[in-house]
Amino acid sequence: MKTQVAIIGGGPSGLLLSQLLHRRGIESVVLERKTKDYVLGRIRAGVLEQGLVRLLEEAGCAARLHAEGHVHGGTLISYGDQMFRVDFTEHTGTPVIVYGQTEVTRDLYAAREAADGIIEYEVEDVVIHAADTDAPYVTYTIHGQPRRVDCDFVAGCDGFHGVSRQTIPLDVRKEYEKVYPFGWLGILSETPPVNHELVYANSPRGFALCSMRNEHLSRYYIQCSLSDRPEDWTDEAFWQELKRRIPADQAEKLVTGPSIEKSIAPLRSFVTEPMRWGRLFLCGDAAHIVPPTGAKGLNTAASDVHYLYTGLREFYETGSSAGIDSYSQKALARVWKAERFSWWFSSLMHRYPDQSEFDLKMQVADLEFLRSSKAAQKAMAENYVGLPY
Ligand code: RFL
Ligand code: PHB
Repeated sequence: MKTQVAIIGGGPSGLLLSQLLHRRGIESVVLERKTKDYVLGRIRAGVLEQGLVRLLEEAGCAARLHAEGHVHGGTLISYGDQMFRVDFTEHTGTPVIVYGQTEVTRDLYAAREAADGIIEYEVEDVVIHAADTDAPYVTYTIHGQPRRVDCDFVAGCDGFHGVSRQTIPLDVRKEYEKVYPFGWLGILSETPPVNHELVYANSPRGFALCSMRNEHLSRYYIQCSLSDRPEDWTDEAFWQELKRRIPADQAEKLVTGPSIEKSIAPLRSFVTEPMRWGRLFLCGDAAHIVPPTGAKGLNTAASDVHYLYTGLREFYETGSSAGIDSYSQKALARVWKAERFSWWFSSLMHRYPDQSEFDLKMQVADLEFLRSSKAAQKAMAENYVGLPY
């Protein structure tokens, strides 16, 4: 098979890139390790920045998002017996949209299918060859049959555990990592959200987050130990713990019910540099991971896609490689700012096993500053709604 761009990974990064390229007449093939149902079964991000919304509009995939997504003009932050609101619209003129990653992915699959886009599912043994030449190609097997795709470029959109990043030689690649000493236990339940906005809570028992997908579907998280397993937590135990971590008036209003999904995610900050090697470009979780506090993962994947799509368009439309040559530098400049925000917000909101009394005082001082300072709230709002690209 021959194509212009071989895309490894059919998650949101790979699908969005493929659909944007298609709208500009640039061909791609997406290679996905799992089935479509498996990809759609992963419950992940819920908060979209305007930058991602604009890209989905450009991809022709934003109709349902505009009809069903919820506009959030601010968020609530609680600690001790305090709860305050950071107003995104007042400080930045921009809200965020609550619309699940599952739905974004579903809309992108629908668009690729309507355009007869090629997505190969259940591919195995993907290997990227000759990425440092002008004639890269990808080999893989599908249901035991060997296949090969020749291409101009390879986009590595295969997430943190993919093969693309590993293709970049170790003497070229530098990795930066911070692993946090806790995880997030998340549940999805068919209950109305406790609040119409998200509540981020720092409690002495650990962090909690009240989020949602729509008015009938809630998403809640609590900080948990890395040794916990989802099956250790009954629904009853989860609700009890959540109620103890959020403000009393919210706990009283909380509607509980059976969970329809329960999972634990470890928290990690990770960046690999550079994000380009020859004709291979890394996008999204393949190149960087943020802890979910602040909802930057999917949104940072989207800004990578924007820079790569713009560069590839320029290459095919004008012959100039200026955009693809500056891809890694531009993407990383924004990635590091999202890393900083997610790290700061995680540090502010979680309880750490080795936290000293001094560290706790610093956390409270930081929270009080945020509560009382318009300037601090503006800085937070700017980061939360997404830095420009
Ligand atoms: P993905 O979604 O991991 O997709 C990669 C795809 O590549 C496939 N793959 C391969 N295919 C072929 N060959 C191989 N060798 C392959 N290896 C892997 C995989 O099967 C998969 O389909 O990466 P992508 O597309 O870069 O998207 C990134 C986002 O999924 C991620 O950043 C977000 O989900 C992070 N995240 C959040 N981001 C936000 O912006 N806002 C949020 O509110 C938010 N909440 C979250 C989150 C992530 C979470 N978890 C579970 C880590 C909440 C949680 C709990
Ligand atoms: C979610 O709804 O899954 C979500 C929302 C905000 C975050 C992280 C996750 O910061």
